[in-house]
Amino acid sequence: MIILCVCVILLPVCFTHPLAGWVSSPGHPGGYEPDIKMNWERCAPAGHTLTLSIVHLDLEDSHDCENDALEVFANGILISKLCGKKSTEQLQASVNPSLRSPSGGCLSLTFQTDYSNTEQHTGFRAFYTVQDIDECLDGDLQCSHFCHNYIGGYSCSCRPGYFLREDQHTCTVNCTEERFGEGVLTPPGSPGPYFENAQCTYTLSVEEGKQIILNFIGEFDVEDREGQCIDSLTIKTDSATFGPFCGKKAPSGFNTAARQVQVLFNTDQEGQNLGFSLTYRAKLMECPGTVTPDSVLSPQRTVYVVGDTVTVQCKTGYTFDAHLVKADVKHFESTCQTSGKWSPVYSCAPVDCGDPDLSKNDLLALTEERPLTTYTHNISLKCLTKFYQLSGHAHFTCNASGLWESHGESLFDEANSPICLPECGMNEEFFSFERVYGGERARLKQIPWQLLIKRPRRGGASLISDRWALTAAHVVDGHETKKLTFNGGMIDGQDNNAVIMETEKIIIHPDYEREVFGLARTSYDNDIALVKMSARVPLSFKIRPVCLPKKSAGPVMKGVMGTVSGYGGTGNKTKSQFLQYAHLEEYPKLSCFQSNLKVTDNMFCAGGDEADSCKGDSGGPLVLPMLGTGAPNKPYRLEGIVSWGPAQCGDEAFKGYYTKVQNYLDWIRETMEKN
Ligand SMILES: *[C@@H]1O[C@H](CO)[C@@H](O)[C@H](O)[C@H]1NC(C)=O
Ligand SMILES: *[C@@H]1O[C@H](CO)[C@@H](O)[C@H](O)[C@H]1NC(C)=O
Ligand SMILES: *[C@@H]1O[C@H](CO)[C@@H](O)[C@H](O)[C@H]1NC(C)=O
Ligand SMILES: *[C@@H]1O[C@H](CO)[C@@H](O)[C@H](O)[C@H]1NC(C)=O
Ligand SMILES: [Ca+2]
Ligand SMILES: [Ca+2]
Ligand SMILES: [Ca+2]
Repeated sequence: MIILCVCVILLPVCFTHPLAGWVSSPGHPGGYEPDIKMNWERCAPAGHTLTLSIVHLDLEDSHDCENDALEVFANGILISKLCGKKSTEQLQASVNPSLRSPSGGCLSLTFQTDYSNTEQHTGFRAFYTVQDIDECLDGDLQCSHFCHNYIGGYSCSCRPGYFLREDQHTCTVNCTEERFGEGVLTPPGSPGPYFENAQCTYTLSVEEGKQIILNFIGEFDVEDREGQCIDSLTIKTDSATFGPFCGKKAPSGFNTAARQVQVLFNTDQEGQNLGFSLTYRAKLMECPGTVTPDSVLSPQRTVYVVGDTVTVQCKTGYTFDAHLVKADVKHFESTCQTSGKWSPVYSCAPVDCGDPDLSKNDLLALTEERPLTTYTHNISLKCLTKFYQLSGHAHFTCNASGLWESHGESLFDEANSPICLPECGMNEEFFSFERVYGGERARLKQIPWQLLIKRPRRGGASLISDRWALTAAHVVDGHETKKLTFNGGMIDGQDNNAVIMETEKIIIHPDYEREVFGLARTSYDNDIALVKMSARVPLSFKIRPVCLPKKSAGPVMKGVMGTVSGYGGTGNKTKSQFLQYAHLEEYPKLSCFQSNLKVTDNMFCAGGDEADSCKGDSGGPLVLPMLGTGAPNKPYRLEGIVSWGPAQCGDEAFKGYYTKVQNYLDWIRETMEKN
């Protein structure tokens, strides 16, 4: 009675009309009238279909049934439009099978006639009926096990051991289970093929301080296809997931390092696979072999179990956090907890050497802008400009003490710190065709070590580092305590862009015979002086040092030509505005100019065909190799310092004496080191 009432309220059509009956055109079987418009509709209850069976059809025939027509709609959609005359057999074969409503849907008819009937037509007559739908015949319906049709609906049911899921179609198994302790786990259906549509979650747990150990025994057979799991077995702990496993090969057993694990077993809707047997046992909890990365444990064991205590030390090159280091902690003790975790745990970080402090040496720089500076990382150093070359180690590695180290030496060890030394003996070569009497005019950058001193006595000098120059003692004799000015980086003595250097110290060779007023000198032996500038000379292509020579036996120039340069006079003039040079060769001292002055082994004689050095050239350089023939592996070196000669330059076949620089290498080195 209640069902009826609900039905009456919701579906007024369902019982206001009988479940079967006839419908026909007005006046049937007599002829129908013109200008008729008839509508008819019936609906099926849920789970039912309404079918219509036309048993008689005789309407006026017209193209596209535009005059008189019977139209059939299913849920409002036109499914058939009829006119003309058809036999019952024709109707049964080609029209009636399609006249059915969807489940629970409606069929409606409209019958319309136009204004005229050329002859008498009897109209139509049809039988309608409401029928149950056999849903079990419908292939799309998925009752996973059994389907039961009944009038107005259907239902699914399952084989024993399964239950119907909430979707009322799928059969599944209840395999969610919690187990404590030890045992064997097999999937539902075991022995024999496991159930389909299973989503099992087995929660296994053991007592505190223990872990679960899993082992597969017997046959393992979980459906897969080409290595892809169709059904799957997955084992999860708080921190790890093992699997999914499938196929025919049992996974090897393992310690889960967990007190509780979940075994998830999911199957699809088909297959005949045998499953697995999984034993679970309890074992004392173990802790990992590492307490914290980059540390070492003592004692060393293959296995650590609950209650074990170890001493943890950062491995070489690593230290604890700053606050532990500050507290001078070198190691700590950690204990394996029942959770299988170590406690306490402090992390180790690599030692950081930091950016090296190069501020004390402004010529040094890192080759990489932002190098990594932690343990084992490397840095390399270079000199800021090409006029310097790095001397000492260039590559350093951050060592375990946090120091930049190279071949056992620290970057900032006093004696080993790399330094930038000016590159010596390099110039820009030119070929000059501008001949000047007794010499040739130099080009800028060609003799970049050449310096000029104008006062109190005109003379030359040679830059030998970025701080020091060499000249003849007699050029600066008597003026050592003064601040003298040297000019360089030019070829024109009046060049306003010259590099001006002021002296800080002038050191005359101690064995040089000083000028004493009124006394005739006996020799120019040891005519050499070192000049220290008050500031570093800014090296450039215009101003660069010359190399010092090497000690050698025999003649200084070894039979080859060298080059002397200076702003001294040519011919009868005592000075030249422009820097000039000339090529010379060495002569035996006996063939050289002779006077009362003693000739010693600290000097050598050199001269040219029509060239010579002259007064204003004193102190200037005689270099080897000959200008124009230097090379990176054959840099120019200062073999001689213009010293003394005949009063009239160019006399005595243009020969003069030069201080033999190679006799003073120790004095130069020691003096420069000490000052
Ligand atoms: C499955 O079994 C568990 C425990 O046996 C029970 O709590 C749960 O209600 C069952 N679920 C269904 C859908 O039967
Ligand atoms: C540092 O240099 C050494 C030797 O050249 C090399 O073996 C090492 O791998 C380098 N370290 C790094 C972090 O690149
Ligand atoms: C790191 O380098 C310094 C300087 O060479 C050295 O004294 C120290 O022993 C080195 N430390 C280690 C751990 O090798
Ligand atoms: C240099 O002077 C002398 C005499 O004073 C003279 O004979 C000679 O011609 C001059 N030489 C030059 C190149 O001017
Ligand atoms: Ca008509
Ligand atoms: Ca049914
Ligand atoms: Ca399956």
